[in-house]
Amino acid sequence: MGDDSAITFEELQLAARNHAMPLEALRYPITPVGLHYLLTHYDIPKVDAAEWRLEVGGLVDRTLTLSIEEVRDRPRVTLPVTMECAGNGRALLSPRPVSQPWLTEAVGTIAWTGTPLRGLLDEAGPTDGALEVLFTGLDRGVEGGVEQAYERSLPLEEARREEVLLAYEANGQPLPPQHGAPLRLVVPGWYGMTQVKWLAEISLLGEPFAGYQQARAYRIWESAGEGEGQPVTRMLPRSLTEPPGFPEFMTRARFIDAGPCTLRGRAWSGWGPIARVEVSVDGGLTWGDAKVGEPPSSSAWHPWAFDWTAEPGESVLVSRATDATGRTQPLGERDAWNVKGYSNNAVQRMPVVVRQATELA
Ligand SMILES: Nc1nc2c(c(=O)[nH]1)N[C@H]1C(S)=C(S)[C@@H](COP(=O)(O)O)O[C@H]1N2
Ligand SMILES: [Mo]
Repeated sequence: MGDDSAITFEELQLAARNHAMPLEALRYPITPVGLHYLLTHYDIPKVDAAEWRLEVGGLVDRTLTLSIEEVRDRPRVTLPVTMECAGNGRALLSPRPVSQPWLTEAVGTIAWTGTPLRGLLDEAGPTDGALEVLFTGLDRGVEGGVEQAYERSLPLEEARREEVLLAYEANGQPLPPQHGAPLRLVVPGWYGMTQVKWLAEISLLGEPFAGYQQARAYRIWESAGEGEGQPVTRMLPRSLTEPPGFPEFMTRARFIDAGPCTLRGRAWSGWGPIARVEVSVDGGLTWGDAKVGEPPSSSAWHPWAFDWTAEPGESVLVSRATDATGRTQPLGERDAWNVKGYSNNAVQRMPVVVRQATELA
C-alpha cells in the first residue's frame, strides 16, 4: 500500500460507485461489459432516447440536430478499444491524492460500435477559425466549487482521426446507462476522461477550451501551486498480470502449486504498439522476456505469456511494458508521483505463495 493514512469515508463513497475491472477479467481479450471499469464523476443522468438529440454547432457552416436513429443511419464501424482511467494506480501513491482510490485495475477493452466522428464534422463543415472540438455530456455536478456539465475538448486534428467514434453499442449490445447511453465519444489511445459519456453537444471552438475538466482537473503538477501544469492526454504503457491460482480473502495474496506455470497478462500504451513485456518473479531483481501476442485491434491491449517453473516459497510477480516509442513503466510509485495522481504507470506487484504440490491433497 501507498500512504499509511486510512482511506476516508469520501473515498469509500466514490469507490462504491465506481468499480474497477476484477483482475481475473484479464483472461478476456474483450471485457464483458459488466466487468469493465466505471468512472462517473456525478450521477448517471436520466435520458429519454426518443427525446434525445445531438447538436453539432459553433464554428461550422451548417449546424446539425440528429436523433439517435439519424446517428445510427450513418456509416457503422466496430472497434475494440482499451480504455484506462487517468487516475489508475492513485491509491498506491504516497502521499495519496484524495479522489477515486484506484489500485491498478481501472481499465478494460470494449468493442465499441458507432459512427466515425469525422463524417459528422465534415457534414457540419468547420470554418477556418475552428481549432478545437468541445464535447458536452448531459450529467451535471459541482466539482472544486464549480457547477458544471461534464465537458472536455480535443484539438480538431485529433478529433478528425479516423478511429475516433461516436458509439451507441458496447460488445454488440445497446450502450448501457452507466457507459453513456444513448451516445458516447470514444478516442482510442487517450485516457478515459476524454471519452465523454451521455454526449449531447459537439461545438467547434476558435480557442482552447478552458473549462474545469480541461484547465483545472486532469493536469499534471509535480508540486502544488506550480502554474498551469501539463495536460493529461494519451495512456502511458502499462502491463497487468492475470492473477494465478487462488486468493487469500483479505490480503488477495495468491496461492499456487510448485511446478511449471504459464503467467499471462495484457499490456497497452496509447503511444504505439507494445514492443516488449518483461516479467520478474522475484520482485524486480531479475527479468525475462514474455511472448507478446497480437491485440484484438491496433487500439487495444496485447496479450502476453511467460513460462515459469515455480519453486516453493514466497514470490512477488512484476511485469513491465515498453512500447514502440521506447516509453516504459517506472519500477516505483515514487517515480510516477504527481499532485493529483494522474497517468501514474508504475509496475504492478503481486505477492504469490508457492506451495509444494503435495500440500494440495
Ligand atoms: N459525461 C461524462 N463522461 C465521462 C465521465 C463523466 O463523469 N461524465 N467520466 C470520464 C472518465 S474520468 C472516465 S475514466 C471514463 C470512464 O468510462 P466508463 O465509465 O464507461 O468506463 O468516462 C469519462 N467520460
Ligand atoms: Mo477517469
